[in-house]
Amino acid sequence: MLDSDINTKTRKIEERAYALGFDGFGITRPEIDEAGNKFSQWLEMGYAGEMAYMARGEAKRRDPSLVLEDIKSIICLRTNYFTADKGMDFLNFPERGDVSLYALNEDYHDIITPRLKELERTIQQEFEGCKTKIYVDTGPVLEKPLAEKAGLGWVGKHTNLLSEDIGSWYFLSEVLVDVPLPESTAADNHCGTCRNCIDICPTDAIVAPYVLDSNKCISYLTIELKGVIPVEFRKAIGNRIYGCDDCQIVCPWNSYAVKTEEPAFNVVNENFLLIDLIQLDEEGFRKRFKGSPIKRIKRRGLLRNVAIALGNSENPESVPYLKKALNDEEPLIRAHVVWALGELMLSESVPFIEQKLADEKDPLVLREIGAIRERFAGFS
Ligand code: B12
Ligand code: SF4
Ligand code: SF4
Repeated sequence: MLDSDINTKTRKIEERAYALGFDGFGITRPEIDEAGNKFSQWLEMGYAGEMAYMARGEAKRRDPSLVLEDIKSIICLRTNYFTADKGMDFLNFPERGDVSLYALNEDYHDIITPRLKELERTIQQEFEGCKTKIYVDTGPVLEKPLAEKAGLGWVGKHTNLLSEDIGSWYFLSEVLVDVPLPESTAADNHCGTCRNCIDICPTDAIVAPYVLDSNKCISYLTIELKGVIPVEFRKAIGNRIYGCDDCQIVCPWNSYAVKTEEPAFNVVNENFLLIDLIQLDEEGFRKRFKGSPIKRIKRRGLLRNVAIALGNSENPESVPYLKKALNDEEPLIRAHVVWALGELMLSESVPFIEQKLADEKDPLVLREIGAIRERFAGFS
């Protein structure tokens, strides 16, 4: 096929991508040797925490031809989700939970996947018989280094992709293709001497510029981690109940963020009163978070996080609600409620909890009771 034909077809695909609502488009070859080596190093350091899927997909992430045979190009796409200016003032409202900007609306997988399928159809029409594969977030591909090579932005010191034109509040997705399409120019890095993201991080999770230890990241702790949140991070989590935006909030490039035109990302659900959330039963949770990314962590994950936020709230009004939550059927929730009551009631929490949970059998909860007993030993 002539180069001019390929260029014309690629232009049509790009136009279609923008018409479908993507707001960034770039193309790269699938080779990512250097990023692949660093990724393996990252796994070896244990920085993936309990995200076993990251190690399981190691070979594929390092070599996209294991994902799509004869792969020649990867089309990388950006979808802006910036809806409202966000500062650090959520810390001044400890009675409310903070939820990451990306999770305030409809689940992005549900919005972006049908668009990728449409784009895939256009590519199939332009290059008859070609093979393609689409991914948004969950596939075994290193989306950030690929998008950097495709010119969409650069991987910043906080390890997110950011761009000169709109900052970093966007999702990535891609179409893998077995046709060689014209490559875009890789983006340059503009972090310079800035280190705002490293300095603001409440848990020092950015252990070196461009290196994140997930075990310490609040996003990992509140979304990915299924079990008990290690006690050393609970205070630092503050009132963040789903993800964390701090390293992006303080990034100077996000002052260039442009509001998204995507209606599905504009249904901002901001009323996360902790006292309401701790009272949610299964049905209430299902109704409230239908279609939201928050449903992923289930009621047990959300109420675990809410218990921590209540423990950090310094709000005595939350004590009766936490006391009631000690009866929750879910041991993970009870365990974190024990900690929260210890924070709010101090030594007075011990006799109360001992009496209320006299028949407790679950080892997770017993461990938390043991911890507050030890903490307040000698107080009466
Ligand atoms: C696993 C994962 C996480 C993990 C790990 C995050 C991370 N930094 O990788 C956790 C749960 C912590 C997480 C959190 C978030 N995530 Co996430 N996550 C992913 C996922 C599924 C894989 C990312 C991955 O491959 N990580 C592996 C590591 C190795 O990659 P890396 O950090 O880019 O690592 C590079 C650097 O470490 C670098 N490096 C440079 N020098 C050196 C030196 C050394 C010694 C080493 C070891 C490495 C190294 O090389 C590595 C390879 O390029 C992607 C989707 C995907 N399929 O790609 C989404 C993705 C990265 N997440 C996304 C989002 C939105 C978030 C959050 C903002 C959500 C939130 N608000 O809470 C936070 C941001 C936290 C942060 N500061 O990064 C978006 C990011 C969009 C963007 N603009 O970049 C993605 C792309 C999903 C999507 N499709 O839109 N996430
Ligand atoms: S998301 Fe929060 S905890 Fe994770 S690196 Fe950024 S500032 Fe730190
Ligand atoms: S805050 Fe500064 S160092 Fe961090 S990503 Fe943004 S520009 Fe880079």
